[in-house]
Amino acid sequence: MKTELIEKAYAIAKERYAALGIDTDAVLEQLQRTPLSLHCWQADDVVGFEPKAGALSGGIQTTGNYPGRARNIDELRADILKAASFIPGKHRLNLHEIYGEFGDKFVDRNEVEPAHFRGWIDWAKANGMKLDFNSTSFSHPKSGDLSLSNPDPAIRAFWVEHSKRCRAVAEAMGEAQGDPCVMNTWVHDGSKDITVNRMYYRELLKDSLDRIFATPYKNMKDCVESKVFGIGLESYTVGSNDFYIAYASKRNMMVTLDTGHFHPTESTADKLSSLLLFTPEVMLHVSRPVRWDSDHVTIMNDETMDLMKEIVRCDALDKVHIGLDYFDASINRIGAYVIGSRATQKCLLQALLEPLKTLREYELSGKGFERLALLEEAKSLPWNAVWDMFCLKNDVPVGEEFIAGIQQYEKEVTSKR
Ligand code: RNT
Ligand code: ZN
Repeated sequence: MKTELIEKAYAIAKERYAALGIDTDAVLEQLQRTPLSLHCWQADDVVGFEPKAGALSGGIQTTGNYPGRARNIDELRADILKAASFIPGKHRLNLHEIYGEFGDKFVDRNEVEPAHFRGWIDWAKANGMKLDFNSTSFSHPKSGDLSLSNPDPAIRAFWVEHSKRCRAVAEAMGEAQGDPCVMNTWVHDGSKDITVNRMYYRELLKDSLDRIFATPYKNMKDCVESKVFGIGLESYTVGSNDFYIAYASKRNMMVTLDTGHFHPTESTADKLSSLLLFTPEVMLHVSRPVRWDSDHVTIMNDETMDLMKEIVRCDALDKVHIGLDYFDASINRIGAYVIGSRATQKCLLQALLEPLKTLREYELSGKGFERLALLEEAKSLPWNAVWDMFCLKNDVPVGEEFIAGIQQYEKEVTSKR
């Protein structure tokens, strides 16, 4: 799009917003300072780089067989850089343990070391990215239905050791990048059918977590992620929402809210103001559940919008880490990254442009009609002109122009895999 046109539209939008008391230049700066944490696993359907990676397990599933999946570290890195070139701003990369540089050697999960991520640390630094991290309990012969809550002491010890080592990896990442690495613990533990020892597995999980989190670190931050159920584990989830909220608030640690991990009519956004009163920060996995925790590509829908608005309304931009978590194997995977990232940023931008001061005054003085009217009108304010300016400033394609860029990369690179 023509620069001149974007600048013109921005100037008009700037005036329109100024009339409502909103400084669009300041909003652009705030958006610039807010990174997303891009999940590395959209590029390769959550396969990772273990030499003999088996089928995806742990109650999660990718569907689709679109050509061009990244098959190795070089392809994955190239794809992520390509995606990043279409996403305005500087972002973080969220790695799973199975994406370590293991070479041809079999390094079991209880043997992982910071050395396996040295290459990632260097690569991230060279590309101006910071890293976040995740332990990996799925897709492993010892995963079964229970990992950290397994009654077999040997299996449980194995996963405790894995998780402890992952925290050491995260610490090394955080230290190297001079900024805390956020490490997420999500384990799939649960059971398919009616479970009678519900308390027992939760006791085991609590004990495992206590052992894992016993080591204090300075350069990493832990978060724990619950869910409702996994595929094949429909009747009971050891790490339920109640379990982790209680656990995290007792230990003063972060909870991860995955937007696909709640009952369909439950609002993830509404959880922020409660959690932030009792836990220090929050990690998000922004996703799009369609009928279930389907991990569709995030879009600019009411749920994502509500979530971003709530971060701003809670004045919690410095306490909420905005990670993405979806894996769609049915469309161009780089395109999936770009759509979901830009959608999340568009929602955040609209949240930042909200005439919040006036809305709050209306609410506090009981002016319900005025509040609803302004909320409705705000939806059609010229936020898109501000968005286009953000893309222009960041030298990334404006509007749908990125489609051609992704098609070209597909033609030249991913279609040849
Ligand atoms: C699974 C959780 C978890 C995973 C990733 C791969 O339901 O959402 O966060 O998606 O760790
Ligand atoms: Zn998640």
